[in-house]
Amino acid sequence: MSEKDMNVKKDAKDEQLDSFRVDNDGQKLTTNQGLKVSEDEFSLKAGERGPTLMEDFHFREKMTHFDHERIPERVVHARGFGAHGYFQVYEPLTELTKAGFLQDPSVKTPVFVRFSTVAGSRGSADTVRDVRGFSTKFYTEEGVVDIVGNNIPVFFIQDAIKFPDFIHAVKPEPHNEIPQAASAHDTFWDFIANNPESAHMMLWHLSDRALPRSFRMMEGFGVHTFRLINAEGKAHFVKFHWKPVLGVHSLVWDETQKIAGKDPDFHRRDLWDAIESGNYPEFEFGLQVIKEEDEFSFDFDILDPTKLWPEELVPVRKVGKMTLNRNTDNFFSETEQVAFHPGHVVPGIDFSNDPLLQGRLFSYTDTQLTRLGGPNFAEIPINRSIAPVHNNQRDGMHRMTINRGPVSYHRNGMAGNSPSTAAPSEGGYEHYTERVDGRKVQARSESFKDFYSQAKLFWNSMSEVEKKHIITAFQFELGKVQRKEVRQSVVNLLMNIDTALAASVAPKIGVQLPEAGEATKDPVPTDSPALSMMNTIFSAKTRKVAIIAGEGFDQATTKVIEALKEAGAMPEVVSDRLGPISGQGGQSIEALHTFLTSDSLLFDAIYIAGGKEGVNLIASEPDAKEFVREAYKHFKPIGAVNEGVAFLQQSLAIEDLRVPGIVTARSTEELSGFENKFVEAVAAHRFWDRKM
Ligand code: HDD
Repeated sequence: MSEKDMNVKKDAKDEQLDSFRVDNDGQKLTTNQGLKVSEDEFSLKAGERGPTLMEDFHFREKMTHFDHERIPERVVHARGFGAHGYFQVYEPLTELTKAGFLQDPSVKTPVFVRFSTVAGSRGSADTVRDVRGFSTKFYTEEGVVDIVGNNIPVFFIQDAIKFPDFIHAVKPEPHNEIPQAASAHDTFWDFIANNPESAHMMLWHLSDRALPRSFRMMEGFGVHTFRLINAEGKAHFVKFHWKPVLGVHSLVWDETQKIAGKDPDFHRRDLWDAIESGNYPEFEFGLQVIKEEDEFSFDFDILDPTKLWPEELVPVRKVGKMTLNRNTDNFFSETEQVAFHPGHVVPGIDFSNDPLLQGRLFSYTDTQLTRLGGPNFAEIPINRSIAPVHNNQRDGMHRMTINRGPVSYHRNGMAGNSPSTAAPSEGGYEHYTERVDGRKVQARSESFKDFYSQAKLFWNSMSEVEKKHIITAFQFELGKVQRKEVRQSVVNLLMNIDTALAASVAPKIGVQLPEAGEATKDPVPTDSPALSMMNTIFSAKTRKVAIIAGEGFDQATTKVIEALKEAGAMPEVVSDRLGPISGQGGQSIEALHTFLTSDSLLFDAIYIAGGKEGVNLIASEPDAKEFVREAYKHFKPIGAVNEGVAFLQQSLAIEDLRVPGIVTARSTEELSGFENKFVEAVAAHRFWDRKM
């Protein structure tokens, strides 16, 4: 826990966790039986050079525990990172739902969030091209509520029965377990080509949304249609959204691949550091609402999880905010053992018949039985409800609760039939009494058979640069597919979305451009500005800026650092050595990185300080020019003043620095207001119109 938080009043979940927290400070080492141990370096042997004795119970206990330290990783979303926080609703949502935690703006509901990738195993890199999981556990006074979503609003398939097939296709191929955490291989693309309902999600997956800059800069989506029910029993269809206060931003493909080597923990480190430094990530909670009577008013089926509800048709109402303000005490106990389930709801929240959601309602509990070793995983501290738990479930592996008394069955006389059921008026959960009529069939609804209109909607909504990135992503991903027939089938599929897209991909991957695609439906509306990341929020807040400075840096730099801090950015000095560096005016700054330990890949922007002596020191560093060149190549904001400008010119081998996103100053006149211009550039994230 950060020191800052020590003073904050604990919420109910934090208090509950207290009874499980253990500090070893100043304690004696013991066995698990509480016996104090006098020797922990040498096992018990028959003579100093003799064999180890079975009798050494401490050795055996320590070793046995170690041998069983690993549990099965999640079959999907194995790599993840979690944090605690709280949620507050902006105003009572009484007209929509009776859920208690959505009524009172003064109530802070504790939450635990876990972000994840899907395909990679637990030790894989953070920055791979993938969908990101965005799971939120609300510890409400009525019980646990989970929104188990992704950073993409739609999914690859429409029916849960295909999930194992899809996951088998995207995971490393089973004969050689290659490639790790990547979709650029034959089985993934073979699946896509043969399951055209994935066309829409495929475009999201190849867009920059799959390369987030930070977990703090991703949207979250509940994906499925859910229902909210108010106290009168009236239902509305809803979709859940999380909107990051810092806007939605991505990395560049080349950068993601290199970061995977330089810092495979890039996203988890970013989240951890942000919380430790008090820059608490914030997400606004949004609802899209459709009246029950309007279920069939759209040209897509609102139960189809491959469809989004265009925000221009159904606006997102922001109804609350989540703040993540506390890192975990222990990764395994909390982030690894947390168990989410889209079926964890409270009165006022209910499901729809989305066939993907319906299947998920089975899968999540089932998976925990193997992963967490039995049916008592709800008793693990991170999973415990803060609402009291009383029922007749008993026994099983790792039971913690000590139920008292002889009665463990419902409808009993001996205990006055307690625990007793609660009527809806007492908070008992009542399923929505939707009328359902139909034949038992195994079929896809006719209304789910439009696979392409929203793929077109997404494509049409992209800016030129976003389209360019998608095209390059196809060229890369399909370029890695060895079977030509698979590459050809995917291009055939692209023809059903956009001819120009298919035409930009086909020649680069050695396949034919078909003469025509199938006749497919066009979207209404034709585009949705909300889908483009160009229309997001831009801010310099929490942006990491590398201050490249050497001993004897100039006075202007101090002002730049102050202005960056003022704007909420995070300047960090990179130099030829670690430790304090003095400037011309006697000011001192601490170098946290060298060119050996760091890289411009790990920063949002760079700034090159002036001062002749310092610049000479930097220039003599073998990796300094590459540091600058990579920042340029990745479209990052670059600032330079005084002698730093010449170093920038040398590094980039360009004389004329009138380039988008490069801010320089050499004269007193240019220096006035420089820092504001640079801060503005940092807020702009990237300069896509920079020519390479
Ligand atoms: Fe899933 C984990 C999100 C479809 C079965 N899923 C998992 C996690 C997220 C999602 C975020 C990680 C939870 C965590 O952090 O612990 N899954 C989704 C979304 C889906 C989706 C947004 C489609 C809209 N999932 C889906 C289907 C099935 C599953 C159709 C099976 C029928 N998902 C699982 C699972 C996992 C899981 C096997 C693995 C670990 C776990 O549940 O606890 O049960």
